[in-house]
Amino acid sequence: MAVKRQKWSKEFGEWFRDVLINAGIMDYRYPIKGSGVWMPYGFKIRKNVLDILRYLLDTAGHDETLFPLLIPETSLAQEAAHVKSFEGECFWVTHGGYDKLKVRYALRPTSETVIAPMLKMWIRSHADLPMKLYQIVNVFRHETKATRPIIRMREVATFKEAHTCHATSEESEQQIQTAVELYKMFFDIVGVPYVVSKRPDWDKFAGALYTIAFDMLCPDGRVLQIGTVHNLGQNFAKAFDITFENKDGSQEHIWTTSYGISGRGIAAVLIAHGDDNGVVLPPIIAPIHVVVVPVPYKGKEEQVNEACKTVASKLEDAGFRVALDSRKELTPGNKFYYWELRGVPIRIEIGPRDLENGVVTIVRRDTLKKQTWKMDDVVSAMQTFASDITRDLKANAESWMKERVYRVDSLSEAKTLLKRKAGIVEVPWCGKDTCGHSLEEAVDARLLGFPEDTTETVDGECLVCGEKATNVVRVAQAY
Ligand code: 5CA
Ligand code: ZN
Repeated sequence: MAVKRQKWSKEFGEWFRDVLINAGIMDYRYPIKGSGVWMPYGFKIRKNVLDILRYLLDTAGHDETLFPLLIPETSLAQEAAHVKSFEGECFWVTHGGYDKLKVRYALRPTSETVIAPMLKMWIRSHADLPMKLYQIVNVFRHETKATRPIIRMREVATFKEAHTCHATSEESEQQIQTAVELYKMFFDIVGVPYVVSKRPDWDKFAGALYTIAFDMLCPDGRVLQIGTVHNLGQNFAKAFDITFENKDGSQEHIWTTSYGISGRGIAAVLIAHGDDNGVVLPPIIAPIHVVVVPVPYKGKEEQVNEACKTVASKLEDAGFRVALDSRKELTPGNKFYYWELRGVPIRIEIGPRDLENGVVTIVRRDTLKKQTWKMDDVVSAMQTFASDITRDLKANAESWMKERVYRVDSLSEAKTLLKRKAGIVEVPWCGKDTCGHSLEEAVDARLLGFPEDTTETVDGECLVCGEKATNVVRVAQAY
């Protein structure tokens, strides 16, 4: 396995902002706070990430759709808990030209209340269920916390939201499990480690019965919520009176779920694998898999360039996404720096000496190690390197996170760890909300919730009330 690299020497937030703009991913200088521009290279990364999500959802029986951006206030207000939570975060459209609107419109902060009125018209009988829809759109939230590029936007320019409808509670429960599995697959494919926690009741999505969340650990020791799955029960169905005719002829309200991954799903990949030299992209999402850089020498320019062209087209024919960097105005060193910053997984250098020996020099972006390889075998080398990089990126990120998940059974230990942002801390907990609240205050950190997917029995006593623990609960500093 590759040697574990030092993560960051810069402050993480600063690293992230800098790398986004320097690598041509997102320009955050648009004159509206919380809005940014997905630049050409970033857009290609974004597309590759979204293709994975689309593939997973499509194969699991979801249909992609596109619903309107504007929500009449009357719709938004229909589910009480939902409107209470979101109305203060909405951007409002109040005028059409010079005319004041009779009913103002919200720019969607999310789309339950956009979709619900349509479901009411579309769903008639059990034969129409289940219905699984998704869309990839921008949503708007007037965030009051500090905005950050991609991570906390006011115009969330990448928001994948799925909405499903079911005939029974059991079926919607089952869908929650499926959604969690799909998201696990997604983060596994891009090599991002996570913990999955059932959020405490006070931190669930507004209008949901409960929320299951994916959190990742950032290099500064703070967690970032990178995806959520909500069981909405019949709350929205009742608020919008969405019913279907059951097999026995009776009318019943449908059961719904929703789950979302935003641009944070892309940020997560950049954060999990990046280093001081820039981003490091897993081949599956890299717009360019391999860059070929000529390292010419006086009198040998022609031959070196020709060899580079040959290698590049051979790789292209084999299906790799290839860049041949024959820019005259840059030194090879400048080019190395340029492509490292952009996270291209593999670099191939060819100089006069390589030519003489019939080899190429291959450099892995994740380890920056150089190896020589027979020029004739360059295609199979690429295949090996690409799968090694994919495997090592994931394994390194995982071991890095695992070392930072602590299981402790005293409040003072938890406090000390959290104070120095050591990572995610798990402590025994009795399961009572009140103890969860007190714990948050006592350690001055965020309660992520408890792991729902373990059958492990927990020894010990709740750190707050001293009663027998039923589970562990996770706490961390959070974004
Ligand atoms: N309708 C549901 C399911 S899509 C919903 O809106 N859920 S959510 O509020 O939890 O948002 C889904 C995900 O979007 C969150 O898990 C979080 O990772 C991400 N997200 C939330 N707010 C922002 C924001 N301001 N900028 C970027 N991502 C965000
Ligand atoms: Zn307790």
